[in-house]
Amino acid sequence: MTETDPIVEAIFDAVAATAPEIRAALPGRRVESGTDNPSGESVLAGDLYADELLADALTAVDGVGSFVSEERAAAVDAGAAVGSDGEGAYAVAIDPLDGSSNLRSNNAMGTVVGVYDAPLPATGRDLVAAGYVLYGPITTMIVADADGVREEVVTEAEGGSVDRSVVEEDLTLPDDPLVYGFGGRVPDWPDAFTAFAREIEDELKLRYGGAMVGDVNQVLTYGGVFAYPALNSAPEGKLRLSFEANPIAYIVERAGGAATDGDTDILDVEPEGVHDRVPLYVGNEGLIERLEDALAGD
Ligand code: AHM
Ligand code: MG
Repeated sequence: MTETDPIVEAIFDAVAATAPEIRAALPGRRVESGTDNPSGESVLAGDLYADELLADALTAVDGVGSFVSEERAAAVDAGAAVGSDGEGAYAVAIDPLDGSSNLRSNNAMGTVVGVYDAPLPATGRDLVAAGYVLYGPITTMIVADADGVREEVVTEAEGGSVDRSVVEEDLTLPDDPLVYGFGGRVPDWPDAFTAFAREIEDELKLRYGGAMVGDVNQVLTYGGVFAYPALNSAPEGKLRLSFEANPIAYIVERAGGAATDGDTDILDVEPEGVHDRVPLYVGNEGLIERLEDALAGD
């Protein structure tokens, strides 16, 4: 067991501390904010609220050098130049409300966190930790670092203090996969992916909710495969490398699974810009190997 990095701990404390506040603020923020994000998607009032709260909380953490968000064109300078190892400070990449289109229909969504030991854009090999908050019937937080993956339950005590209690110390993907969830419209899937999907439909049970954090959490819990594939109309898929794909790949790989863009381990994908998109396929190793073989024949 490696020593816990105090800055990483402080970052996840800060993220957990925002969770009850974000949850409480959502009922009145299910409407469009009237603005678009750097990916050209319309932003809900809830996205903006979460982004601002997380920016304030994370730029206040000692050892955080920059805050980078799916909702912002530019990084926010957080001041710290030096991290815990005496080297450069961490860049924290956030998707403030992943799956926020689920806000209108009141389905699961969450916050994705990537802690990079390099200024962005950087590859996933620069991640020192990653995690996500999942707003389901209860609020949970997944935290992955060099030691592995933990699941915590986040609760707010009377008086407002926030408690993180570990409910699963060493989370690994079950060996026998059970579920799958694939994004995008089926007619928009390339033929090779459709052929793979047809095989998987025969073997596993569909679980797709439209929020990556919720759908990936099903895979972490039950084993299986999640994909937001390359589409005929969008060869880069939908999900963003820095804010979504890299943190999820880091978590799934630390849990014993695999992550690919169809050809290359997600963590090795070289970004050109902070808001780059990438196809994402994650899950049990055997399924991801089969997927890569299927796409290689395309
Ligand atoms: P968001 O971060 O703006 O919410 O977008 C990402 C979400 C993912 O959570 C999910 O996998 C995907 O978009 C679903 O897209 P679609 O609604 O097109 O199926
Ligand atoms: Mg997202």
